[in-house]
Amino acid sequence: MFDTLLIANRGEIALRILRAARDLGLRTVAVHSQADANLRHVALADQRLCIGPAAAAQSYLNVPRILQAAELTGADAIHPGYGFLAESADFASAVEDAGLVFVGPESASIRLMGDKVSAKQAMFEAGVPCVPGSPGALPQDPDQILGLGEACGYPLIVKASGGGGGRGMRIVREPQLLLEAVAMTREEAGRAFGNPEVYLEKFLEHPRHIEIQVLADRFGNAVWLGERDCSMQRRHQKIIEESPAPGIAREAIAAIGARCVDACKAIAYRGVGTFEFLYEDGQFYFIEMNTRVQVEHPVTELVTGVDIVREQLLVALGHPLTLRQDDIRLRGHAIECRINAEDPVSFSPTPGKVSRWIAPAGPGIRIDTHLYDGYSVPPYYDSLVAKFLAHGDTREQAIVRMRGALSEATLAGISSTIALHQRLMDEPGFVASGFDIHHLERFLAQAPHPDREE
Ligand code: MV4
Repeated sequence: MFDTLLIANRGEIALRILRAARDLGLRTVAVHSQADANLRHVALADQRLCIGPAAAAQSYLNVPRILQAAELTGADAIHPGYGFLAESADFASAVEDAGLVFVGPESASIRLMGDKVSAKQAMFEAGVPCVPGSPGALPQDPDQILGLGEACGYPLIVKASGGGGGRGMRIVREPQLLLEAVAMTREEAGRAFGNPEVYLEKFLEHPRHIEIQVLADRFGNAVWLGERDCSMQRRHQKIIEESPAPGIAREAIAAIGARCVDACKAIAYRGVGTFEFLYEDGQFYFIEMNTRVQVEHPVTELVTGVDIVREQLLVALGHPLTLRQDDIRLRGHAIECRINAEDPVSFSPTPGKVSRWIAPAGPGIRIDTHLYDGYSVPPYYDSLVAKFLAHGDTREQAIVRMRGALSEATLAGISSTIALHQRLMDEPGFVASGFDIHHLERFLAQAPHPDREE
């Protein structure tokens, strides 16, 4: 189906994709911006092409340039990674129209899930439990909106259908404030997403963020690969992820996993995907589906032993899944700490030259990174520079191993969030597990820090 893969991304995920492609005997093409000629995967790829200036809009988001690069290099498939064009239905459809393979679901699935109202409707119809709220997008009539608010109950949250990942939301705690919030969210959503549609959901005050990893082929086979707990986040940026989710009954997770597999079959989903749930008081509530490989996929790779990016490529190549649900078991516990080139206190980006990098290693340790001695972290992109993963027989062992990895890492020349993770690995709330999505921001607000900027 294809033999040359163009990697339309950068950083650690581009390197991760290159390695999976190489293992399958595929030729690789790296496309990069003018700021990224020194990336590790650019050096390792079979072919490389500069596609534009540093600004992502002119390079990693430049669809005509990327398609042109595929044509020039003879690439017959494109892997979008995460971020950038990964969830652009228009890009996926342009790749399809150019006669190339998009390594991901059909553009129609991306479109369906990109619109949060249609996503929720499809998932509800497929039997996935959703947060109670308005049936579909809100009507124009103010009295009808107020009626839907009463039916939903307060507090509620107004969400933009074109939003997601924390963009375009407003919490409303009393009916008098609903119409104003709806008007403002519509206005912002129209400007930001070109779609003013909004919907209502009951606002859950203390949920955990639990997500289910799925993998589906084009023949109607689908499996779920366990869950990840991603509750440790700040401003909608995940900081730590782990699997399995501590303290949730396996039967409850298996039940929701089976619903996700049913839903994949119902919408003829193909490729890897993630169902995001809020979990509160023993119930799962679907909020969004991500139609891409995620930053935190290695957590699942460690506990399942499945190479997710390899499987993603195999499915895109037209192979049927060889994995069966009964073969998938979670072994031990895995934790990921995202290391960003940021000040560990103020979180402001700290690009610059890495004068010295010594990666941790040892039993149960995996480091996904594009760092090397002398590499310069550019200021133009996401500040993720490494993912530290620790796997152990138990959560306690994974934490001990993560503490060891964090302490042996040498990363000089730039500041990073390693120091924050060292504090978190000893933080009683983290060690106790089962914290909600607000835990980290609460911790950061009260942690004693004389030089805190915010
Ligand atoms: C919610 C919610 C509470 N109730 N929906 C934020 C990101 C987007 N994926 C959905 N988000 C939320 N939706 C209802 N009905 C709270 C959040 C939320 C959140 C969710 C997951 C992880 C971190 C979060 C941080 C703040 C708010």
